[in-house]
Amino acid sequence: MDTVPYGSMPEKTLPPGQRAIEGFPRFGTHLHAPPPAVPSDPVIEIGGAVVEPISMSLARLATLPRRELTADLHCVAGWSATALQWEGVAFATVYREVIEPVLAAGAPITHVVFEGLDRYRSILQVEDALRDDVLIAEHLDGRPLDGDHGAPARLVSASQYGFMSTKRLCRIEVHTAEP
Ligand SMILES: Nc1nc2c(c(=O)[nH]1)N[C@H]1C(S)=C(S)[C@@H](COP(=O)(O)O)O[C@H]1N2
Ligand SMILES: [Mo]
Repeated sequence: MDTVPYGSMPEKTLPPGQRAIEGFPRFGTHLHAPPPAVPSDPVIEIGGAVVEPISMSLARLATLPRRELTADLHCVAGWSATALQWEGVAFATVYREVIEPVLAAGAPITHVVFEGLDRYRSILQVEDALRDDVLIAEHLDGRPLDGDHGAPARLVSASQYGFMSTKRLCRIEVHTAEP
C-alpha cells in the first residue's frame, strides 16, 4: 500500500486562527439533519464531459490500489481535527482508471464537482483534485466511515479547507469550464 508519512508533509502547523480540537467530534455544516441513509449497494455516478455517464460501485472502488494518508482537517469555522488516518483510493487513480477512459475526446477537463447524498457539492480545479493527497476514503482511523463523517465514502482533499471534502460521495462530474 502506498502511504504518505505524516512527518514528511511540508506543513505540520495549523493555518492562522485555527484551534486544534480533541478527537474528531464535529461535523460539517448540517449538524441539525441526521446523515442520509446509505444505499445497500452504493455507487458513485460519473457524469459531465463524458461520452456516456457511468456508475462506479464501491465494490469496484475497493479493487483499485489503496492508499493511506494521515492529515489534519481544517474547518473554516475555526476548528482543526489533527492526525486523522484516512484510507481509500487516490482520486488520481480513480481518474486514470475509471474516468479517463470515458472522457469525451479532446475535452480539456478543468474542474471536478463532488456531490454527496445530501446534495452537498464541492468544486475543485482538476490540478488540485489530482494531487497525491486527495483520496476517496471509506476508512477513518482503521474503521469504516460512520454516517456523520461521510459513509459510505467521502472525498479527502488534505491541502484544502474541510468544505472541499464532500462526504457521502455519490456523484462526480467533470467539466471543461468552471460550473
Ligand atoms: N456531504 C457533505 N459533505 C461535507 C459537508 C456537508 O455538510 N455535507 N460539510 C463540509 C465541511 S464544511 C467540513 S469542515 C467537513 C467536515 O467533515 P466531518 O463532518 O467529517 O467533520 O465536511 C465537509 N463535507
Ligand atoms: Mo467546514
